[in-house]
Amino acid sequence: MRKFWCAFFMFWPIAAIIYSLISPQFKWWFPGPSVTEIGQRIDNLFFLILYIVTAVFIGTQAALGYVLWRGSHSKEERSWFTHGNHSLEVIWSVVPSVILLFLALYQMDVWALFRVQTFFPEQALKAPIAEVTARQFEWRIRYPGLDEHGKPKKLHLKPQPDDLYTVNDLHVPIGRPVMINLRSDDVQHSFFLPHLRIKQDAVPGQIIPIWFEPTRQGNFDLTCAELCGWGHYKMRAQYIVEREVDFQAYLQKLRADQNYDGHATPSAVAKKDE
Ligand SMILES: [Cu+2]
Repeated sequence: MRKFWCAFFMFWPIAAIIYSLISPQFKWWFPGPSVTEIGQRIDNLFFLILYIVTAVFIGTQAALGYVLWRGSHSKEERSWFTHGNHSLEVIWSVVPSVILLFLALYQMDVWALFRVQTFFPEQALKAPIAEVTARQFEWRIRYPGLDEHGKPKKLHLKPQPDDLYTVNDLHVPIGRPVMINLRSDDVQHSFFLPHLRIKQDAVPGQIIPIWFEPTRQGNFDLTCAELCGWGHYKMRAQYIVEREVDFQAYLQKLRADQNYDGHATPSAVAKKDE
């Protein structure tokens, strides 16, 4: 029976390691490489921590396995305790502290670039492209109105009469850093862009800026990563990275649709506006 328990407790860590090793092949891992440069740096930090944790995991499980294996072979040998062993206690206090301190200092520049507004690219900080408001159970997106050349105006904190609205469909241009203002209408949600490695809580009463500079065009997931109520699963939206001209064309179409009075065709309304 002792041998059974020894094998039982060793099976699970070995299974966990095998599972982790085969996960990338079966796509149970990240949804592809990050679409932003800062996302790649976050991945590097993740892997650094993963390697440290894996080394500690293998070390502690091997020690556990050794103790179990020895105990399963001899009934005479008594257990031994290390309680009060100062050298051991100093080692397992100091080593994790040094590792944590190293990680805290090592990741500071990525954290600052990602979260601290004074480190945001000025171009993004100056002109937020949209306000994203999480609510049960959708993402409401407000773009600023367009000027006479069809270009977006400045986004105001308070809604303006010519603002453009859409739901669950966030478009951003490629080739420059852009910023959005994140809000919540009701409870706490979490704005999650897995392909960009961005996850930020939307907190009621707060306006939280987030910036990104996607390097690849495409259609990516935007989901809620905070259990926010019965319809949490419905908060799945799309995040579209497109060329600047396509982005502006999208806003112009949004304006035409919004101005459509239900009778004339949208193009006729656009003509009448001119
Ligand atoms: Cu939510």
